[in-house]
Amino acid sequence: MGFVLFEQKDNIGIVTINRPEALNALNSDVLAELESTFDAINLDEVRCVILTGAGQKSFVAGADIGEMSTLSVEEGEAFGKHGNDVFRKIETFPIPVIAAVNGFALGGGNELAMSCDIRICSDNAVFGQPEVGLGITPGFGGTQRLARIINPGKAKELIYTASNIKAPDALALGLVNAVYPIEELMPAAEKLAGKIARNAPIAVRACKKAINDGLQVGMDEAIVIEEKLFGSCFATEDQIEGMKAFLEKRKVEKFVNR
Ligand code: CO8
Repeated sequence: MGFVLFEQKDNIGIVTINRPEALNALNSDVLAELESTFDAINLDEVRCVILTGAGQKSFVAGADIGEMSTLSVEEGEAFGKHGNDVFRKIETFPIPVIAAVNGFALGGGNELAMSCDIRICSDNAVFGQPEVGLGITPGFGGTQRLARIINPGKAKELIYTASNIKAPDALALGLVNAVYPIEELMPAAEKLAGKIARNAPIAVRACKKAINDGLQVGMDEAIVIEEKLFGSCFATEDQIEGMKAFLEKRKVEKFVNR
């Protein structure tokens, strides 16, 4: 135990991968703890999650190469599935997850960051999918998510060449939304999470679902997904209060998540 830490600050949950001696590399135990940590988040209280790595050098330097080195075909597939299941849980987690990438985000580390809704990073961050240099493909969704988040041709170049890129290039490619000096990264992540957490939580959740689900289907179907979620907001106290406050020319005091 102790490979993943959790802290709650008001309505914000902070999940920290805590294996700094191995640059927070993901072995089976880390993956299992990451999953149980997300499962334990109190969704009545927490409205946004920040995911980061312990220390100032690495977010996650990939899946654990030592553990992977002796896997059979079946075990490799099972390890890939374990990671994919956990990352998909994060991607479809009901509330937004911000990756605060504090250093290396290589292989499974970049894949983990890409499973989050929003990525911001420190100026020492390094991103890449080095797998083909190790004789494997990306196995925790890298071939799929990188080609969807950035230009597919650039994703192919990065994956085929196993090249790493630094923070300014990640920003230019749209892989991250912003770059900060390392000491400003978590304050910036908390500020962003706080801004999200102050909005109507049910509406924010519905937006996440609409965007995620809508991106998987054609526009005709996607727009219906939005219609349904939009409609569902009118059953909430927060919709009544949000609109009432506007009409009464005052600020919403507090959204109640109902
Ligand atoms: N796995 C295991 N241990 C690691 C990893 C890793 N991915 N990365 C770093 N470590 C360990 C090192 O072995 C070292 O341990 P020790 O002190 O016991 O020797 C410690 O962390 C510190 O690392 P370094 O001494 O290497 O630190 P440097 O600052 O010199 O280098 C680097 C930092 C450049 C990040 C370097 O550590 C490195 O290249 N790491 C590996 C990066 C990598 O290739 N990651 C991708 C792995 S493959 C992957 O993630 C596939 C995901 C999908 C899997 C699907 C399975 C089917």
